[in-house]
Amino acid sequence: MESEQIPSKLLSHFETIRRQEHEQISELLDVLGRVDGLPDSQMEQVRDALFHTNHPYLMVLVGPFGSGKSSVINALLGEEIMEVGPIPTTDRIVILRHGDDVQRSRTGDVETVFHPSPLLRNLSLVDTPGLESVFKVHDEMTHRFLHRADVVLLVMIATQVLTASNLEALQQLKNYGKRMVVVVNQVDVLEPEEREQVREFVLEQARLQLGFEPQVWLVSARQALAAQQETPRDEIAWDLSGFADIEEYIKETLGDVERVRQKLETPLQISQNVTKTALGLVKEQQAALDAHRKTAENIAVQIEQGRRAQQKTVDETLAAVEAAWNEASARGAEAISDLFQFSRGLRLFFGGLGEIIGLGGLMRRFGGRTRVESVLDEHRVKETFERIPPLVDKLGPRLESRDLQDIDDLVDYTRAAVKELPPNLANKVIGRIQTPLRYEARFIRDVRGRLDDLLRDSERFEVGRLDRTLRNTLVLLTLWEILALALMVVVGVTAFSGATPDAASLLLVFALGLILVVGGLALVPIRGWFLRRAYLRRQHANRDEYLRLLREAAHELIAYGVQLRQDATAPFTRMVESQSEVLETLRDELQAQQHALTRIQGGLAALEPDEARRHIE
Ligand SMILES: Nc1nc2c(ncn2[C@@H]2O[C@H](COP(=O)(O)OP(=O)(O)O)[C@@H](O)[C@H]2O)c(=O)[nH]1
Ligand SMILES: [Mg+2]
Repeated sequence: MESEQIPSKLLSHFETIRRQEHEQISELLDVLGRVDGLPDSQMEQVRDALFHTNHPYLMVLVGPFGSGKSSVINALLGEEIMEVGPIPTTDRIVILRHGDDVQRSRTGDVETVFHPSPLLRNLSLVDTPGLESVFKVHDEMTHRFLHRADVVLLVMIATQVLTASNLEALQQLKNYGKRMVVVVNQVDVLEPEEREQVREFVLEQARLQLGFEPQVWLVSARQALAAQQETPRDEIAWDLSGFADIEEYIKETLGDVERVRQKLETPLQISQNVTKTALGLVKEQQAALDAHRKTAENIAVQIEQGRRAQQKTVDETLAAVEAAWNEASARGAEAISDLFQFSRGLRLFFGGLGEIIGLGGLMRRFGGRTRVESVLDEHRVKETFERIPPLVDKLGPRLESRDLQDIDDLVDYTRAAVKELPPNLANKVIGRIQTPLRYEARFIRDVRGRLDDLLRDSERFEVGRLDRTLRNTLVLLTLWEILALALMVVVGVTAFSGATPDAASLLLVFALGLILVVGGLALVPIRGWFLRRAYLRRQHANRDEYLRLLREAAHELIAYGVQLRQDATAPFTRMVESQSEVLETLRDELQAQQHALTRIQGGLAALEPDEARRHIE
């Protein structure tokens, strides 16, 4: 049985839209499933909408057990696909859908039977077990199908029409507001004249007892099936079976373009409404989250402030260390200048003399201190260097205590924030907000050995070498001066032996001598200048290395402290962050769904019903 009257082109347009709808709404269901707090009833509505887009037209058969529901379905399909019999066989709902081959599948209480009958292309049939279960509210499944039905056929046995339960069923279906038809089956057991009496009886009783007259079909499923099983179909018997009425009704209903459109429009409208509700919810949740996001931002700001404060402490210490180091090396340089002063040349000369004859060593042994040492002491070089370690010693504990204090504060702050969370957000806080169980205070300690080495190297610098250089210089100077004097004597003796010395030669010799002596003395500050330069270079290199090591260790410590702060507050901040993302994604997806649904609605509206009717007529 094909519905030839419906223009197939229009039908295929509707079919395309139906598929789009089905896809879109099943996508929408996924998205809606992720919206927190969307009432179940709303989800149910969309599931319903999805169901409708999956079933072009749903005809549900209800009626007492044995009235012939399964037989009616078999007759319509022309095949004994449903089990039929006087004994209750099935207690479940069976839905018949179009499929290329006969196939059965079952999910929960519902069995789906696929059948290739062309009738099923535009119509799904639902077989229910018996009247008893149909109107029990707890029988969820039956209720759901009744609720989704486009038409309900109340099947009754011709000899037992309008029993109490049939009447009640009629009343209930009426209350439901469903389109319904009374199907009086097994009329083959009645005499032809009795059949119209039955119809009259049903109409009258319904009018009297329920106040309305339903549509009534008198049929014989047995005769109809027999007619269907003839090839070609026995049209006369088919007509007599009353099934021609059912066929006509189906054709008319399915050919009603406005109905088809309505059938496609309703799920879209429902989906739009629910999507709007969901979007509202998501936006509300975003607004609610905003306050908590501020808290998370505050936490981030506090962490950054903590980091800056720590950085400042480090910078101060580094500056103090650098200043002390600079001062110490300046003092050291001064000491060197002092040691190698020109004016000291003469004194040094005698010192050198002492060295040569071994007195210097003796003096050093007795005095216990070298000249260099005592000059460095005079300039308080070591003392200045010694100001550095306490600065470093203080840095670690200062940073650490600030870290611990900050973390405590942050933990208190974050815990209070978590307490403020509504349950749905509080549930999403994964992990505990707590101060870390361990605090690693090793970063500065780790470099301490290397720092001390550098410092010691700088303090001790040159005492030995300076001492040696100074001695060598003095020895050199003394030798030089002796040589110069000796030269003067030799030249003088040679020049003045025998002859009377003339004033000019005398002056020449004297000047030569003076140049040699003074030149020798000038060697000392020149030597000192080079030494001082090397000293400062070395000091600066040590200082820079010292500061670099300290800075790096402090940076590690600061980064570690920041990490601890972040870890301690992470359960909250992570929740806020991920929740923001989730909500934003949801909002975008819901908006995309809205647009997609609107697009499909537009496509549906573009199929003009008037034009469609013209096609039909
Ligand atoms: N005489 C007669 N018996 C029928 C007709 N339709 C069904 N029956 C019989 O009624 C009994 C119950 O039919 P079935 O379709 O299983 O009823 P269901 O329980 O409502 O599904 C079966 O024994 C059928 O053979 C009919 O049109 N005429
Ligand atoms: Mg049955």
